[in-house]
Amino acid sequence: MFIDKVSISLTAGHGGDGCISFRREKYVPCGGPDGGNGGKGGDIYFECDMHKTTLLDLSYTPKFKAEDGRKGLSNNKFGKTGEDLTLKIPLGTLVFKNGEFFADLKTAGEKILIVKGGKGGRGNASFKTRKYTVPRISEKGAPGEAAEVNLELILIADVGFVGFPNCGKSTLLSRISAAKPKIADYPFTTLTPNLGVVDYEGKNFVVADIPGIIEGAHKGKGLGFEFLRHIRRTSILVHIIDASGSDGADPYDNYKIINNELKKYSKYLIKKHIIIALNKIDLPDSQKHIKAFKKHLKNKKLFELSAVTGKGVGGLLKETLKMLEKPLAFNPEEETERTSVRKYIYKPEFRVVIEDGVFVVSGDKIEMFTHMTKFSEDEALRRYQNIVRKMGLETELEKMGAKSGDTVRIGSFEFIFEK
Ligand SMILES: Nc1nc2c(ncn2[C@@H]2O[C@H](COP(=O)(O)OP(=O)(O)OP(=O)(O)O)[C@@H](O)[C@H]2O)c(=O)[nH]1
Ligand SMILES: [Mg+2]
Repeated sequence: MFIDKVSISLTAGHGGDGCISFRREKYVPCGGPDGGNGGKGGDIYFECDMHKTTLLDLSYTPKFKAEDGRKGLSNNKFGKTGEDLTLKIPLGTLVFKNGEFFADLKTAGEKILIVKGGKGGRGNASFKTRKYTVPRISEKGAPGEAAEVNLELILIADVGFVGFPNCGKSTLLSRISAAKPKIADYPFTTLTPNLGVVDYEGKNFVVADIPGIIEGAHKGKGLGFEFLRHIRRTSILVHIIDASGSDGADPYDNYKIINNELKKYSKYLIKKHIIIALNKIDLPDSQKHIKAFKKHLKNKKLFELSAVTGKGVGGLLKETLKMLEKPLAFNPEEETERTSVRKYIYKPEFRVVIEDGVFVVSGDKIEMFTHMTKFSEDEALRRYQNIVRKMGLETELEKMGAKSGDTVRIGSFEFIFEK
């Protein structure tokens, strides 16, 4: 099944806690601190895999979590690092992290870090200094980063086939590549895009065959609109027309309708190299229609072919190769590239607001520090108070009117304020 949009939530691994321990050895009366650090939590990465063509498998699992880091141990043993998680995604996937454009993965093997595992907490051995030889303090591990991620696949192909339903797009794709799309004598046989690799005269290119387009597609009619975005990255469009008029309409009218839809969908589509292919020339009525068609488009190169008999197909492929060499006047990626401008936002170390009589303190640094402190350890508590005081929290709370006995909340922790 072809799935080109998914939303998933990712949580990196939590860091392991640090350990408090002192060496115990025979004949050594008072060993030094030897509590190891906790291990870092696992990261989550996306990796571009050229064998993947859909986001289907990711759609089965809405939540992913990387492994947590393990606790540090005595004897200076560091906790084990949590294992990273690498999710494979198809080429051409746009990644949006927490609603913002994050990356466009287009190269096989390309791997990017999406959410980072939490740091391991320090064990007491790390707190030892020349003056401070018996530290009874350690930290908890930091939480792993979490994010809501939206993935949007835009197929990477050199050539896109467009045209009315039933004009023969899939038949042509099956003739020129190893792809085996469904073909049938009714409209909307193709429900999701098919990709095929064409190998012609020693050169390769990728073709995307999308569902048929009908009038109003740009407004969401039929299936065309959903899939028109899959031809945004191509540099060539082959506009296929059923020249036999088997659907009862005039082929030239059909040609105009499709052109109009392409134009309305995006101003970029019609700036691509467009090759016009008149298909089904093996059918009796086609010659009459082609004659009329040529009158309308006197100066355009037209390719007449039959996807069924193969007549004229070579000429179309030759032209396609020629066009592939020709650079476009614009970058087809222009439209898909979504560079977000990073604005510098001044962030104070913390912020205090009063909510229902509670002094609520927020700020990345202070929340993380609070989370990593083991308040059950006296020394950790003293260190916490010292650092928070230096950050100016006490002064700020007093300024805002906090009195002894008031509640202060930092992250998920609550304290009673005392002057
Ligand atoms: N006689 C003749 N029939 C053709 C030719 N090309 C395609 N057909 C027939 O036209 C019908 C539709 O072909 P498809 O390849 O499924 O058309 P499509 O454009 O992919 O159609 P959708 O997927 O519905 O958009 C089938 O019955 C094909 O056998 C051709 O060159 N000559
Ligand atoms: Mg088809």
